[in-house]
Amino acid sequence: MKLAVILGVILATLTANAADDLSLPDPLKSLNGVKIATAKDWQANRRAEILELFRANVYGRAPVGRPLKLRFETRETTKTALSGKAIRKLVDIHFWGPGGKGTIQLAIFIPNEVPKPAPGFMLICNRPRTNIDPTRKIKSPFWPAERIVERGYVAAAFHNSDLDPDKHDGFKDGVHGIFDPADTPRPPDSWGTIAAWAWGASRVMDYFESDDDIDATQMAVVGHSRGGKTSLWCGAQDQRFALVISNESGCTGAALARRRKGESVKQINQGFPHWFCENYKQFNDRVNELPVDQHELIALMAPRLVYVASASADSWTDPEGEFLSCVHAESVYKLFGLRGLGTDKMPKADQPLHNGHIGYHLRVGTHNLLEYDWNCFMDFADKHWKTGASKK
Ligand code: GTR
Repeated sequence: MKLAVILGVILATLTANAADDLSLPDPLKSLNGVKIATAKDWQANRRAEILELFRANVYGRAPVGRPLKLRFETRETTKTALSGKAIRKLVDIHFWGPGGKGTIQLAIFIPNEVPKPAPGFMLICNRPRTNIDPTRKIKSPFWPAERIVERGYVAAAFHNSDLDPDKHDGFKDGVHGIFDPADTPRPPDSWGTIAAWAWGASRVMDYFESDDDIDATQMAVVGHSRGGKTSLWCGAQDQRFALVISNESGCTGAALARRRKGESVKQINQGFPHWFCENYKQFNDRVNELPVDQHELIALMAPRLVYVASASADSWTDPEGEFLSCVHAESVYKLFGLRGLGTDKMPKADQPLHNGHIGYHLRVGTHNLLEYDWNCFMDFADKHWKTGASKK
């Protein structure tokens, strides 16, 4: 009996230690064991190495970047939208590939009262299209365009289904059908649906670069939940986005896989078999063998701005795991002489951390993207983007 108790105590201690020590891969140690000591070394070698590991093992490889045939069609420009406060542009982004044609329908509000080009926020919308209603007959806190404009920022949004419907059809529809080589079996590192949506966000950036009213060097990509996984993967690859925002992105977004809290890699791969590449499924029961963890995805944003938001009652997304990803990305920001979060102490709810190049907040409440979250994102941008928010 005594022995059983002792063994029990030993076992409990071992398990507790295992939980404390996450044995995360070190972003500053390259695959051949070399320590990365300078920002130059990070940029020249390690950044590409980590990006490739995510590409090959997690999100998959897009067969195309900016397609040769890409056309922007401004369908409407209204100078007096939002009671005269904004220009509304409705832009169709058309693209063509071997398997046909696709179109992203982009809605943009540009504040009238700020100098141009103006900085802003682009939402990848993964909720019903009514959440980004450009007529503003329906208003949703998911995309508070009026509030964003009032604060002096461009508000842009598109719907993820324009790139790929959120269902598993064997990668026949959406951009997979348009760009994937038709005659070969699908390689295990082919892009999934999250990568398809991220690709679309980059095509929107292609458009921003062509619009004189928009400051493409100060644009944020924003996503919630599956949209947050997408904004992170987009921002990791596309360094044109100056600020990358993940709202409650959870598993394979901002949350550390090795914590095994909330949604697991196995659950996400089984529930959403089309989101990531086939190779990712090998890690369903071996997350410790993943060659990366999600803090390294956050680190790929360095030295740019990145923001992670969690909600207190959203245990499925593991808020603490999201926070810890930010903590463990700090070492890379330090290489650039920058402060990341600047703390490893998780803040209380509704006490945002906005003092470094990594922003974080924990909102009281459930899984959602609300005006509180948007206000925090804009407060953070105000600190870094001098020309943005109206200083009224
Ligand atoms: C859930 C999924 C999460 C998250 C969420 C959402 O069902 O398990 O990973 O992406 O959907 O997008 O709202």
